[in-house]
Amino acid sequence: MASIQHITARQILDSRGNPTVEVDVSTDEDVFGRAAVPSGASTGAYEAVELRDEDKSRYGGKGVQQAVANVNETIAPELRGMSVLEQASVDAALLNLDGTDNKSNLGANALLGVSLATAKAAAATLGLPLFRYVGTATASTLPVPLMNILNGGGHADNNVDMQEFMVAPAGADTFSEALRMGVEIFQTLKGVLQDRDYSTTVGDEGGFAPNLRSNEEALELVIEAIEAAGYTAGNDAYIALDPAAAELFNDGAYVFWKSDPDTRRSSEDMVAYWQDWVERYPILSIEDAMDEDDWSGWRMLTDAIGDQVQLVGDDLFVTNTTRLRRGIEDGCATSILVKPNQIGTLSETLDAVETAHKSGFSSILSHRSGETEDTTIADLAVGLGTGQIKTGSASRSDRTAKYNQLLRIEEQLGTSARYPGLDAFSATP
Ligand code: 2PG
Ligand code: MG
Repeated sequence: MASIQHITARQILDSRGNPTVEVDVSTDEDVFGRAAVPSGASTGAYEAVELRDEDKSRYGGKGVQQAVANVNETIAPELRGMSVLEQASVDAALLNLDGTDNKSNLGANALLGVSLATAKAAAATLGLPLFRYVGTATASTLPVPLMNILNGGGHADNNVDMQEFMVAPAGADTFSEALRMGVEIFQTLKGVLQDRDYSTTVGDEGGFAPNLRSNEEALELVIEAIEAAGYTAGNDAYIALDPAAAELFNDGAYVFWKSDPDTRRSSEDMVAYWQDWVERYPILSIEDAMDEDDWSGWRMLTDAIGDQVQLVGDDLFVTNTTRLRRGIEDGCATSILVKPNQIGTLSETLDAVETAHKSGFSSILSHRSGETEDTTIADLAVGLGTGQIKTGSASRSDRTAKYNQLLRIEEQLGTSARYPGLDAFSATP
């Protein structure tokens, strides 16, 4: 019953027009699950390996035909007959078949496609929505959206060094009200930028990507948009940042490559930099404020401002429980960004969230900068009760698809839907 009959992988396109893996799993009862795998640009050095063909004559080397073949030829025959309801066994079989720590043999993109499609087939077998299947019977917490409305860094061709300036409508009463608030702020930001003759073209995650006079101006513009939309910054809506500091770190120093390439900043300088911003602006969360190998810098930062602002490890933890445990033990960060493709299977993703929550860390389910129409992370956010989601701006269908799925889930939950607001964060200003 519910045993895997067919597994079919194919190469499709992601939101940047790069190939990615999509997998269909179907059972003997003709029930079907499909999942597509996202892809990052500012990938952490410790992420599981995303297998690319590296054949420069096709898709600039970014093809995933080998990962597709690994699913169709190596994984499919081995998993045939296993029950889709045995997620842990399926994931263990995937890890076993790959046989490496970093999934470099079959590719984390091959593994994750199969793992998530299996979960979807299982939910369909039981007639349950995915969020209910991966969660408990009472999972009902919608996430606070961290909406990336101004893009910089490696996600945009502008002069802003920091990758993401997000708005977090934590003061709303419901998810749909929070989303409306975020959308209105995004739309208002467009006018704020136009008034200054700034560009309103968008970056990879659908946020605006103007050239600015400074990184700090980005904060000022977002705050202006919050206020002009009729909300109070620091009460209705807050700012969340992802400077993606690993991209700024080179040779033992932090460098703002785009705006100030000649100044080298030490870890102490960066801690002072963030401390100053946190004191002057309504910042609720900072992700990857320090480099992925700068554990002592992370600790310094956590000691300095960890009780005033949520400090999130993305490249630092890469959804990997071993790295997360080190952070928990060493007092580095207070929150984990959760990206299923950084680790490769659903079981390991669940493990990371559970480990975080048990230690008082908060968690944020996250997209990648390269996405597809797949909305699995919306269901995971509710099912796992992360209370926060990062899935881009209020434009581009690859981003809004996740918000739309959350609207459907909210509707489905009806009066039991809960919006956590500030309670979801590991520290508040
Ligand atoms: C990040 C992500 C998603 P990428 O750094 O958090 O916003 O970017 O997928 O490029 O790693
Ligand atoms: Mg990040």
